[in-house]
Amino acid sequence: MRYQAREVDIEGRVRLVMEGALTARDRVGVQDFVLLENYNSEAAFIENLRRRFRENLIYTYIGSVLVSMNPYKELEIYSKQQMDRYRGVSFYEISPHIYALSDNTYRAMRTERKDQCILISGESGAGKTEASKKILLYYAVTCPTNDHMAALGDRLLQSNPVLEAFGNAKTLRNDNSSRFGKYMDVQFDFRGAPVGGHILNYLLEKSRVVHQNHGERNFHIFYQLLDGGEDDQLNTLNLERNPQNYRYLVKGNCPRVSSISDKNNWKVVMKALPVIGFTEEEKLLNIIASVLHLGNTQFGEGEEGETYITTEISNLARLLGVDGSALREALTHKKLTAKGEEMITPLNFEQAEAARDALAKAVYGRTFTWLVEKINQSLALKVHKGSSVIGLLDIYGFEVLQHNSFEQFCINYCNEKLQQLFIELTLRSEQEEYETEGIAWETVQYFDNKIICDLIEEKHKGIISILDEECLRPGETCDVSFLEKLEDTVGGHPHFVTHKLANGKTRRVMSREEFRLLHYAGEVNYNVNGFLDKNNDLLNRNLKEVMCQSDNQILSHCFRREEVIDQKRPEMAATQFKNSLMKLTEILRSKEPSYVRCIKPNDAKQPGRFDEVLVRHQVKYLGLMENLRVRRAGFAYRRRFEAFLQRYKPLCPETWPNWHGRLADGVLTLVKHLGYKDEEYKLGRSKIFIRFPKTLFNTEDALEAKKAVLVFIRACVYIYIV
Ligand code: AOV
Ligand code: MG
Repeated sequence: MRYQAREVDIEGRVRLVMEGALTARDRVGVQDFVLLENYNSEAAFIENLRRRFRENLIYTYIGSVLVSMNPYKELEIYSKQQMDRYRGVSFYEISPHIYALSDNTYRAMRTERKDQCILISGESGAGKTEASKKILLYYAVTCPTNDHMAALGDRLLQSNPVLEAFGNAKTLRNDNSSRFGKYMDVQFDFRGAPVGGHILNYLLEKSRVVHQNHGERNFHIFYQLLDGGEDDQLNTLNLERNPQNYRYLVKGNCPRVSSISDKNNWKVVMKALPVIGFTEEEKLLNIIASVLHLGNTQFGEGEEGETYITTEISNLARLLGVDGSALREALTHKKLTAKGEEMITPLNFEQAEAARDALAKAVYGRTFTWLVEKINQSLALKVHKGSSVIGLLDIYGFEVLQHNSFEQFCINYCNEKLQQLFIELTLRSEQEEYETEGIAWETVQYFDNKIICDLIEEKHKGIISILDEECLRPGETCDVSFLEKLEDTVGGHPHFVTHKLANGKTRRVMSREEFRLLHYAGEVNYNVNGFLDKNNDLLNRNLKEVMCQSDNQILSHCFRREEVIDQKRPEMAATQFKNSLMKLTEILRSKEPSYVRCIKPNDAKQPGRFDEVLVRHQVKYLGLMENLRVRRAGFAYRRRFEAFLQRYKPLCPETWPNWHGRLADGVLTLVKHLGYKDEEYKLGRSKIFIRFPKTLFNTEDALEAKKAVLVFIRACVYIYIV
């Protein structure tokens, strides 16, 4: 039943918002910030979030942007019935929900035949991955399907636990933190049924394989195997159950996490593997176990400074599928080619440890990439005539830790890029559109973070270029020389700070190994220790040689012989990442974007706690106030004249069935007939701009009613004929 819904605004005033099937619970606060009376006030914004959060209303709109608060508890709002409520229903007709955004995106893809993408952002632990899973589930459950497609939907869903097991880990911010970036295209055929998918993965945080900060863990899969594996499986792999026995698992001193059942998750992963067409289970288990055994491989130092392995290696070699003595040699020696001649030199103790860790990271990292390829094969994006895609971006959120390193630098750079895209596509483009359409408009000020992106990525002058140069420069280079180079080159930049002050004095609060970036989301100090090594990401050539002879087919696929023969240096890690981000932004730009902006209510991962300072900070750096001001000052909807006319022409006798004059005149005739008031709309050069959602909502209702009448008439005619 329809009724007129009222919402209480934050000053306690009751007002009519719209018609629709709203429940009483939805009448707390406003469900679209655009409706806030005091839309310039950050306090009013936060109060509205708080009121809704208190009532478990975690979703609120800013126009078409969905703001999502992490409830840190299971809410009963994701059932099949809920999905049905949102199917085919107009965005503003029903309370805000991730399903409404999913459905709206899906319908836009179908009606406008344009590829879409959903960009999910927010800091670590804000709920991005959960949101992306809910969107995927919505499509898998609600889209038309047959047996083949149901299997595909299943594969799309089942790829998640596998990727999370290998790519997620417990961090201080999030018990299930994504340590890789993920962009997934879901392909739909002309009937709107999912027919394929493709995943792009971004920079896995490989350093976690060998080191974890206090209170953090390695990737979930290791703990899952130890806790959930069968006894005989573990025996074959020569593993013991206790994670504390493995050096790669003890660094964070956190073998268990109360919110995670490693045993159950292991079962889920084992069940998912065959669904995604995976038959190499044994080989994969060997690899996971080999990484743990690598971690326990120890070295000793001989009297003449030579290094040797003190632990048993045959088991490790067996699991890696390589020759034991070749592995032993490769872990303690290095092969160099100088003037066309090959030389083998022994490694010292530290170098041997570094070589071992580099091998562990390479084995794990490449296996992860292989896994993504494997999943992609099973999702097999096909050439389908008339197909379109919806892309889903779930990437690691902005991170500020006590100790920030190369990984945080890359993660935060990535967030900086996404913010830039958001600015470009929502704020700047919105303003530009009003200008090009000739609509009177008051410009809204916002912070454009391009200056920070340039600082990081600019050719020759940016931090990444300087880092690469320092990695390639012959002679003695080290992390500190990189920092010095940074000071020389970007020292005067307004978003870059080190311990050196402009007057030659030193800033006491900063260490000499740090630089600080003033990111759009806040200040972060990065410690340069390890930057060069991580950017170089080198694996000794003789280790590569051993690995490419592995009789484990996953590993021989991951370590190619060509790589050993080809002496060309591959791109460095940060540059590779930069280039992949450039490609990603191109992909996203080519699609119609929708946004989910996730907010974390507290740092304690607890339900019901609303930490105002934390929330305010996120509202600020997500640019939500600017977003609201632009939205509010502008128009809720815009549509090209032809699209608008095409859709609503049945509502007016003069435009139905066809309008033969100028498009703008047709639209004007139509809206006059519909009784639009002057303040409700404006006509631009090629588009109509509608100020309030309610106006369009009423028009949609009228169209529905008209269609219902037509269906009724058709049915009567049919009955009459029959
Ligand atoms: P993130 O993806 O944004 O962080 P997640 O999506 O992993 O964050 O969410 C973190 C945790 O918050 C989840 O494991 C859930 O316990 C809880 N949570 C989030 N959204 C919901 C929801 N809608 N309902 C119930 N619980 C939720 V990171 O990947 O660390 O940047 O790197
Ligand atoms: Mg995540």
